[in-house]
Amino acid sequence: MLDLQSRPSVQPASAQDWLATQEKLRGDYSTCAVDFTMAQDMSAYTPAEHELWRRLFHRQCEVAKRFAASAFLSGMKNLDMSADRIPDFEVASKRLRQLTGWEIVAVPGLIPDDAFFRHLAHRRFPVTVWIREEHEIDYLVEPDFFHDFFGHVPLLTQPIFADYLQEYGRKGEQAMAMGATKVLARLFWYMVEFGLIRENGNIKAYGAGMLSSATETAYSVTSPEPQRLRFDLARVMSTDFRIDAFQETYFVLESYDELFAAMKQPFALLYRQLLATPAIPARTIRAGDSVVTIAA
Ligand code: HBI
Ligand code: FE
Repeated sequence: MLDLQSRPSVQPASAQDWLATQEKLRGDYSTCAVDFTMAQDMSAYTPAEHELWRRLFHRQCEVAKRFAASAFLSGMKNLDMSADRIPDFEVASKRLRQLTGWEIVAVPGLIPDDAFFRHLAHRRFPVTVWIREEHEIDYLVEPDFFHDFFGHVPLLTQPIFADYLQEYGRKGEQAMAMGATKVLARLFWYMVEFGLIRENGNIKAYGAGMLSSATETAYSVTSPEPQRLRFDLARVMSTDFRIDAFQETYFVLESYDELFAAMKQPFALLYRQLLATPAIPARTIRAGDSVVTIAA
């Protein structure tokens, strides 16, 4: 449990409550601001952590070259992400502001939904300051620096996706007011963490969850195992997911425009409908689903 006494008493009760309910947060939340942001202390990273970044970076670049969406690859190039040392958020934010008006804010790890939504609504992407340990190189449950920065930041350079993510944040307020956060979170999970897109007839990965994973990218693009369905907003927001195994269902975009366009509809009606119907388990085909096949 966190030692709440040591925290500055600036946090509103809601944030204190949230922290008290979080069992295994790894980050140090004792010095972060009310909005959960903090400074990234570049001097605090050890040579071993820079080396771990370097190994993860080169490994995932090999994966990305084969399976990543073009927006991810061009984002990597535009950001000129450092390969051999842990990147400095200020350097990346300067570049991001020029490209799509986004910036990175350093956070101690997972933050409450309302703070997360608010940052996205203001084009601020929260990136965890700590990086995983050697024995977690292939997998860890909580998002670390590598997942957040390598996985998420390149797509923030794609203008339409950047607009979509801000809209996603804006929808958060209403979702919380209607008790529909779980429904909205599915949209983040399937279309930000595990999204696929068809490019020149080929399925490519753009989701941060797969592109920061050693093995799930290839699996999501080439394996006959999982289901792949054409993107449909209500279907995505109805579909349950698991956080501790490869996805059993992926959703495929034809373009980022269709994802952004989907945000224009009134979500209140959608929340009410989806809250009233049982979730669809992953790996289920329903009437009306459009199944996407991959070239054998
Ligand atoms: N906090 N730092 C951080 N990063 C996330 O991706 C994140 C979060 N809090 C909540 C959250 N994601 C999801 O529940 C969103 O769908 C709200
Ligand atoms: Fe993520």
